[in-house]
Amino acid sequence: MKFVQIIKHPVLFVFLIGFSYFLLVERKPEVPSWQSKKTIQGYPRKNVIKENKISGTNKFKLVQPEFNESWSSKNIDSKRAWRITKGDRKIIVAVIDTGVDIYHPDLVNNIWTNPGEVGLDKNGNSKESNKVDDDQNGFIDDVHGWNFSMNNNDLSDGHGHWTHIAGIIGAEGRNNSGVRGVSPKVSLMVLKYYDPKIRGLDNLRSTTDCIKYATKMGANIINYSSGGLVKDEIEKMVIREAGRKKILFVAAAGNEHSDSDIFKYYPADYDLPNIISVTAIDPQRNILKTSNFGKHTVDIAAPGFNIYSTLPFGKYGHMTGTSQATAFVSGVASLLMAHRENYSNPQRLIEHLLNTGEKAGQLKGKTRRQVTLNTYRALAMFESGVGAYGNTVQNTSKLDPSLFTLNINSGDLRAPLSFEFEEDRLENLAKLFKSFNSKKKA
Ligand SMILES: [Ca+2]
Ligand SMILES: [Ca+2]
Repeated sequence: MKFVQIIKHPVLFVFLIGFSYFLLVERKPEVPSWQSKKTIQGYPRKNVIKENKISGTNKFKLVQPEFNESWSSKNIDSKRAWRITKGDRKIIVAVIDTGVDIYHPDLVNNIWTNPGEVGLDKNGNSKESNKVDDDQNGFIDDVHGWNFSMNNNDLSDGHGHWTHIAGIIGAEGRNNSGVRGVSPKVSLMVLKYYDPKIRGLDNLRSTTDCIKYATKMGANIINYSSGGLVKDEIEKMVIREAGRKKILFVAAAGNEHSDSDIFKYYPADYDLPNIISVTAIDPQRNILKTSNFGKHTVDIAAPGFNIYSTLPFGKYGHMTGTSQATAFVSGVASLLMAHRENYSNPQRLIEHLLNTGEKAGQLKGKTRRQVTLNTYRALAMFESGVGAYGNTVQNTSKLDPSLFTLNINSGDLRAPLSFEFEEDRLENLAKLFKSFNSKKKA
């Protein structure tokens, strides 16, 4: 059938227009490129020492697992930043995405809980599951957030995207395995706007509902690692409203490989003072080929290449894109809000992140200030940009044992064994070494 015949045919014509509109307005999470199919199974929670499997001369080596694969932590200078602060659970980051594995060992303690939906009701039933809207916010049993794609409290991640983003922002990294997020202490509010299994869902409307919920429930930051080419006045209005409540809106610049100054990408490019638009860089600080850029529209660049983070079912893996970069900015903003009360103003916070970013010539003509995110500088530098923190760190001689995992390199084993310790003191670790060595000699 020729095109002329199609547009003369009323049913086909309506279908064609409708389908084109659907393609345009369809909101989906930034499509991640899976750099590696390899995912690493989560370590067991309990410490297990399988001594009988070890033979030969063993050398003990303390390694920091979260740094093993994390070029991004080095790039934004996280290690030094954590000496200043590791964040605070009073800071709420609403992550609007695909749901989450709320039981992931690295995330479970940092998932936000709605104080109005916990404890017992007047009949002695748990408010979490009594099928009553105890805090009268319009949502029944919204303990950790809400699923706006299904309109219920099922927050499971059928996609993997949210769990990955959440880990970058706030994986706890205290169980000597897995990953540590930018802000190891934070409260992550789970707002699900997208489910790949539900077709024809109005993702844009779900998005605006998520933003309204985050605003109502007192989030400090909204992380939106998604977007589209269609402008939406309602969406703009609700983000402006969030700004009035001093909520910082961190948005992905998008993975369209285009100049956002010409081809606007929303919500990143709404002209609102509480939005920061984030593009992605590789370890050489070059903007990724797939990422959007814009001299006037894109604010800052952050790591987005082959980022290692949490995945559903207690797993870990790599993803690439401006979604990941966005999460790094949300993490640093969360640390900054936790550390200094005067950064509760989003405009001021954005300005500070840009002022304390690291200059990168590669970004010339591609972002507003040609800077990449730097968490240590953001925390350590005052607004003048010169005064840095002195020796605020105490007990530097003592290692933080929660950072470490123990690898035993054995000649008889193809891969080093990883041990996990529940003990949180170095003395206990030393005792374990000692007992292991004495048993080995015997
Ligand atoms: Ca409720
Ligand atoms: Ca309830």
